[in-house]
Amino acid sequence: MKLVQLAKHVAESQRNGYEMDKLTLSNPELTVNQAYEIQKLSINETLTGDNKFIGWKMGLTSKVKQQQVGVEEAIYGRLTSAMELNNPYLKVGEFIHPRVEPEFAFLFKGELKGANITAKDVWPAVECVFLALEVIDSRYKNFSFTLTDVVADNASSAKILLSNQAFSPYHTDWALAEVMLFQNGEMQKKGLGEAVLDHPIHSIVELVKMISREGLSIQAGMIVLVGGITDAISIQANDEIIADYGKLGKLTLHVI
Ligand code: OOG
Ligand code: MG
Repeated sequence: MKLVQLAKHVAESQRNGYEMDKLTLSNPELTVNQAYEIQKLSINETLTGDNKFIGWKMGLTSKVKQQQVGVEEAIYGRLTSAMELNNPYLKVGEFIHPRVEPEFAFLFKGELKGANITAKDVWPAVECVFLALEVIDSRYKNFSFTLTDVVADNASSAKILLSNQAFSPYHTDWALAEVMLFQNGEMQKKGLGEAVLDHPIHSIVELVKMISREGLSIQAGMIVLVGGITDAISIQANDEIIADYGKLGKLTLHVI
């Protein structure tokens, strides 16, 4: 089994929106660590021209998300500039079976690294917080995978929409911030920030611990998605998706 070849296969599915079989079907011995290597190699392959590495995402940090996909462990993925939506329109035809979930995104002004960091180390490194909608699109058939598979497929990452408004980290209780997710005027999901590891800040701590094992860090200027606050909903053409964060405001995504 060649990790480089598997990474090329994953990168091609991601680039073209092709469905693929689970890597673990033909490679049952694949480990989670090897899956992270495949993730790194496949994303590195896309870092050409304008496409830059812009940060990290945490996934499966809430019970509802873990239950939805049947994987009970937090994972991380890599974000690149090509994933950023510069306007609130999503061309659904580019995806296999896209889903959307409400999140928070933290932007960093300082580096964070090391296995021993705690929340008190994280706050001074945060520049601001954005409201975020994440579009995920597993490249696996039926959106079905094991922990190893989803790690190799970059935690199903597809697109990110950030709020125009940036928030101070200090004036909001991010654990009690509520979001309601509407699809065509109907509320589908609702949740509190505390769904994410009791407090979204713990997701950042967990990320730093996980990537520090690989000698990696959150660097100044990077963004981090903390993980879905609710489970994700499937989206179709002509949907209007609104994530309503109460007094923090709303994020709208038009699916075209
Ligand atoms: C895995 C990606 C999870 C999150 O926020 O939990 C994720 C998946 O659900 O396909 O992005
Ligand atoms: Mg997510």
